[in-house]
Amino acid sequence: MVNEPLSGSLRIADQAAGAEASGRAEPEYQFVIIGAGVCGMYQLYRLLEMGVKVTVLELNGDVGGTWFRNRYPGCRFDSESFTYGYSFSPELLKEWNWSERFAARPETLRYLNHVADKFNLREHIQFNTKVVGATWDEDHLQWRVRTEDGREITTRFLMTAMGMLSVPTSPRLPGLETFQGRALHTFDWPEDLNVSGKRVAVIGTGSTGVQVISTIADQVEQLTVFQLDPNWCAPLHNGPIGAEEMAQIKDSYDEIFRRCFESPNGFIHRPDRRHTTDVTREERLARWEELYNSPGFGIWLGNFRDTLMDEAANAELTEFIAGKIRERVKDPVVAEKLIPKDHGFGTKRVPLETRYYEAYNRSNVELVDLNETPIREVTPTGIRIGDGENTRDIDVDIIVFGTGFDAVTGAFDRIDFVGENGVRLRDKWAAGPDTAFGVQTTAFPNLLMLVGPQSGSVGANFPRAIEDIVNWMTPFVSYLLEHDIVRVAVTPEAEQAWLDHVAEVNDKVLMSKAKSWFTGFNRNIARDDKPRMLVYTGGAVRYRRLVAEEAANGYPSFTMTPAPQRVP
Ligand code: NA7
Repeated sequence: MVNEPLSGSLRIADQAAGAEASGRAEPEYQFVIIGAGVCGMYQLYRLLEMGVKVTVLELNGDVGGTWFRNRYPGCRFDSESFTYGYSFSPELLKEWNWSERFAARPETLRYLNHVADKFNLREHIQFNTKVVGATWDEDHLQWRVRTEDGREITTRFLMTAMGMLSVPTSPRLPGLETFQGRALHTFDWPEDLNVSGKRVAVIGTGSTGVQVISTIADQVEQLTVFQLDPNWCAPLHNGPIGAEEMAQIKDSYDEIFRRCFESPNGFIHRPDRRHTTDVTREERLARWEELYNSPGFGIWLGNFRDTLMDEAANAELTEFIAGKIRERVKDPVVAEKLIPKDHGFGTKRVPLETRYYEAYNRSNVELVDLNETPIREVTPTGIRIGDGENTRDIDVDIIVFGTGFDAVTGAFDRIDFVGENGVRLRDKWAAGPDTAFGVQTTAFPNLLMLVGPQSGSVGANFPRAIEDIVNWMTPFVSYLLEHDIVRVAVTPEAEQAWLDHVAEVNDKVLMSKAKSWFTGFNRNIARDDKPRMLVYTGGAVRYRRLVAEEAANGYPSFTMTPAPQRVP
């Protein structure tokens, strides 16, 4: 059956009347969403528009998810601000002004608060509510969601929007408990922490560490950076957006969103039509120079189309970027340590930076290569590095772990999801997740994932990707309600087909071979190094087409069970 969007909204009263007529016990809510970040807020807005009974359970004390939690110095996004806002409300687009090309965290959080206020979202969100478990009740066709404060909330459909990077991980360093200063993960940066004039250690040089290091280098007395494998970074080229430019941006929103819509990752940057060798070496060097000197991810995502797929093409670009690092870092020994040797440019997430490499030219900044001199232990006054008798003590006041996250599936693992026949999600996904379209997994009926592994939302300009999934999910659930479907489950065949497809597209990109959070690599979690398929690398355009076909064909990948009719 071909799905038609609902002409009007399906009210809870109609549902309740239907339920009463059929004599079945109704859950408290039709929908519970876990998470009030960028995605959960938008799905909530769309469900409220439909007039259904919905609540959001949010761990934090306010909206914003990632932007609520990440308070570390230098926190800002690498997406152009004007591509980061929601696109669904012309009024919202018209009234909001971005002050910088790449807004810092406080501004983004202000924006999300403005959205929550404007659309009265807060009254539907239960804050400081930690979900600890959720069990599928087959008898009553509902989820029983348990919260840390001992409550049980029942819902027909359970949606997850818990963020991709919301479970921080750090190494268990011996002696850490003896440290007399402050030790913290960037995700838990306290409001009152001021690093000015302090001796600071930063462990980890991913996008987070790079932002922290660049920002605090000239504020602290001493900064020691502990680096394992360096990342390839490129300049952000941030700048203010004046009133006139903002007015032009507002006039061009249709064009901006169209560009994002047509690009594989939802950014305004999209790959060049040309291959690296379609032009002369001089021409490509000139193009790389131009991209390196332009704002944002162009050098990564707007480059020749084979640079992230073909090793030879990638190697040439990689050498160009290495040359930039050598130019920018004065000490050649330090420069070599900052140049990755284990992966090519862009095969891991590229941190964008502002004077990151120049930080290492400062006399108060030291780079410790942990591959040469590993951390031996933490002492009451700092960090001891080195092996055997060859040790050195580095005294610090603050230790910052920028050591990343249990990405994508971590947020699922810490909730005890129990599906059909007692199957636990964390067991089912122990060797890696399996999903269809990233929205459902077998044995977990009525569990609808918005920010799920293998969906379009991972590894893209997040608001663009989550709008895609919410804009698909909303008519999907309208269809379920319209047809009085009380149980929806993806078929094993559809799940296998999606896994095969994800594997096939991943195989074409170099990124799926590099060890990073995109492939589930995390040295602080005890599990094997086998790459996990967390990300869908087939691109947003293809993802959107595939899920649209699914809808147009009447959702053949899902088994739908209608409510039993009342026996007269
Ligand atoms: P990332 O990108 O996962 O980076 C984590 C960094 O921490 C990375 O340099 C790791 O080195 C390093 N790390 C991890 N464990 C250790 C230990 N045990 N010792 C020393 N160094 C360690 O996380 P981020 O928070 O920077 O960024 C995550 C995303 O947030 C980012 O992609 C954006 O989308 C926003 P390794 O690579 O393992 O050698």
